[in-house]
Amino acid sequence: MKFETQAIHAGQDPDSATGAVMTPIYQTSTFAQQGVGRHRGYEYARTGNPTRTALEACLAALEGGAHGLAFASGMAATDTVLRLLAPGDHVVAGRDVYGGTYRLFERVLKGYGLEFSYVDTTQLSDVESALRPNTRLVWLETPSNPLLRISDLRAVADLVHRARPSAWLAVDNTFATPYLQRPLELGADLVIHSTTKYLGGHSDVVGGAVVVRSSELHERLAFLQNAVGAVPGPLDCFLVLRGLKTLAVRMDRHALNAAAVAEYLAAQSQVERVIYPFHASHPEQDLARRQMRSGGGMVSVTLRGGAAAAVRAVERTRVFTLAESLGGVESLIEIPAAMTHASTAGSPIEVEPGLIRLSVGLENVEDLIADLQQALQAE
Ligand code: P1T
Repeated sequence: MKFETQAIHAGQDPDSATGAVMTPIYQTSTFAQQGVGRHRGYEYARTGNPTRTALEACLAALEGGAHGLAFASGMAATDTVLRLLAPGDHVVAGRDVYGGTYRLFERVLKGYGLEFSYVDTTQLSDVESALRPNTRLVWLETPSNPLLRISDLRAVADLVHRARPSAWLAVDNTFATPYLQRPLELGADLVIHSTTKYLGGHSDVVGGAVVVRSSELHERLAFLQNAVGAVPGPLDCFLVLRGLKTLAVRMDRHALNAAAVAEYLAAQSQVERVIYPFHASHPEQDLARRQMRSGGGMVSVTLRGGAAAAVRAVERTRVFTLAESLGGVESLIEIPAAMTHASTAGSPIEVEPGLIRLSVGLENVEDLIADLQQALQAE
């Protein structure tokens, strides 16, 4: 079945007990057993819950994987993946990743004996020269947060698997979503999501996910998911499932609006640089067009007036809300260096202070452009 059909139906057959068409929110912590160790597939809700099972099956189908695992947040998903490694193992990570990912790697996991190198994953030779004999994981985002750089997934997967057969390629697919890009089909071993973003789609839930093809990886991750316990509750699973049903139509409109906003911004005298994966000025535009169905809903921009002008502009918008996060139906605007990526300040992967990031929502695009126009006018 095709993507839109799977989004609405995969893992979501009518409830076997009642016929409920929408997956019930199984708000229970435990499940009655018919005899000791005899049960209907569920024992305790950290280990498994039917609402979560439905979400995990749907995520696996949409990513073209065999197994999905849902987590309490994107960071919980990331942390659980990193627990596949052991002290002394080395990770090559993109130098343009979510600030919280960098913080987890540098300020938490390094203390447990993992080693991290940060490289420009758009450059294959940089990835290659960063590999060490103990490299077990390559971790990247494409499009990256917040610079929207595009890495060649098939080329990186081939390189990693050829050079380090025991290493995995993990791709954080939060910005693209499986509707735009399917990393597992291009050779990645693990796909990670913050479902807080486009998958949930309505800024009303925090969640995370991992999808894999390999049953062995799934077994190890499911063990960790239960042993560590960073699982989402059933209501949160329900909200993400509901979001998934409209993912395709939302992403199409996000992309239309974002492309129009990028075109508008590129034509303004106050604007120094617009970053949008399908924009003619993007350095990896050709690759983006091969690898992604559309340019997505995120746009980044710098102004000629620098950081001060950027702060003034984001404080003047009225339709775009000044807030962290992205991927909801409403448009958001922020300064990564001071907000979502503040934890990279002073580090080699610091974000420039004047960069503005827009999550272009589903409002009427003329209203969005008029809002940006009035916010830029005084510059
Ligand atoms: O916030 P959480 O659900 O824990 O997900 C973390 C995360 C992981 N990966 C990417 C690419 C992300 O963008 C995020 C969260 N990002 C933001 C909150 C943000 O505004 O960029």
